[in-house]
Amino acid sequence: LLDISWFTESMHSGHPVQILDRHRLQEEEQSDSEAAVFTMPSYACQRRTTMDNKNPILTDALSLLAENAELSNQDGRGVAFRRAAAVLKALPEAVTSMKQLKGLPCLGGHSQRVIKDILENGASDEVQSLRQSERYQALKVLTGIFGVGAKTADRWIRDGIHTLQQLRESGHTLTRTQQAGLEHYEDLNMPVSKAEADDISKIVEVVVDSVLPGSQVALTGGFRRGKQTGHDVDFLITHPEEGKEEGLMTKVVSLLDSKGFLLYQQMTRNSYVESEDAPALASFHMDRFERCFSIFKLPKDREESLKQLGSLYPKPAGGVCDGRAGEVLHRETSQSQGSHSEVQEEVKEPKSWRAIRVDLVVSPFSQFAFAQLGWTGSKLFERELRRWAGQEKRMSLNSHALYDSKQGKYLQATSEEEIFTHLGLEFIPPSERNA
Ligand code: DCT
Ligand code: MG
Repeated sequence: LLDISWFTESMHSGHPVQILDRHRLQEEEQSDSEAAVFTMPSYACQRRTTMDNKNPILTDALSLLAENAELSNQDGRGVAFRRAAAVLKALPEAVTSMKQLKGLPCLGGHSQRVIKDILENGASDEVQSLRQSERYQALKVLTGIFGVGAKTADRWIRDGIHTLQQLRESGHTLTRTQQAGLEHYEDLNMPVSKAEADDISKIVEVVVDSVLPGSQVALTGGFRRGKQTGHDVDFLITHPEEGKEEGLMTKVVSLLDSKGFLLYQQMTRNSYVESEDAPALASFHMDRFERCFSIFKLPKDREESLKQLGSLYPKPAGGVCDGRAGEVLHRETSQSQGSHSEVQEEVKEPKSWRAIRVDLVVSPFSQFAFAQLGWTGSKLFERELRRWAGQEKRMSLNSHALYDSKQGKYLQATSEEEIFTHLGLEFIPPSERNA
């Protein structure tokens, strides 16, 4: 059931093929008769979706429609387009004909029209004109500011604000987050590379280890799924002795700050209490970990990061920590020095650092597997896991726990594999959760 199966179909549908070139028409008929009809299970968490997307033109178009719906506060339509895009991302081959799609779930009439347009004409007029529309472009620019959501952007657009310049001149009062977002707009809208994420990992590891030796720092989010770029870097922090993680975030953030690594930070406390967070409540799906939304100031020169870490690196002799994270940073620094300075010369970037969005989350050890599963994503994969749990298993899943309504109890887990087993799903590794 879980594998994407496909079989060849020899039936002709008799629909006219709108391609004028006779040679291509013949080819098309031939390939149509041989083209595989795809099938797949309907929940994204039952499918394996790698980064190797065979249908990027179709999925980009559907993702743009999804994004536009989300930015217009039409979440239902947004999810429908996301589900359609996710189905195409999981296909083993490029789609060549509409007939191949008739066994697939989640492809509504609107999505099918868009796919048909692209297969027949190479592009969708609807998507093209949306991409060029003033409103969509303004929504993109304004929600590109860290701290600005769809509702705020919509209000500003109704006030005639479409650009950053207009926003700056408007005299609108901005929150502290939005001020930071506007100040670092260019950097924050430049994709974060895996190399940058690794540099930040090492800094966070050294700092966390010096605050609480034995803590574990895990890179999560898109980078854990094998993405080569992301819009931010997500970390999950825990300590094997339950309770030791309490108060860790404040210390880590203040040490990062004192070492000059933070341009902005906003912490939220852990407010999860199992007995108060009934699965029946809508708030059950909220994340309640100790969390920090930050803007990291990453030196472009790794030597500079080491200097900033100062006495934390290498750890003083006789310290509790073994300095492992520091050694890793040092080794990679000496290896990559040459190429790094070359890149700097080429780009002639006067700024010696770059602003990067970093999310830190601290989880108690007993909830770590749930936190890992909940923070690895993709967003649609997470949504589908929760939908599967509720609709198919009468269970409630969030980033802290799994509750079984039939048995009336919480199900414990120490690994992601165990959670998939509780849910009656085949284990899908992070690299195949790119729905
Ligand atoms: N998440 C979720 N639902 C949300 C937001 C986030 O389930 N509404 C989870 C899944 C991914 C993880 O949190 C991190 O979120 P992002 O950083 O936004 O996603 P990402 O997959 O890491 O994407 P990017 O590579 O762009 O950072
Ligand atoms: Mg991310």
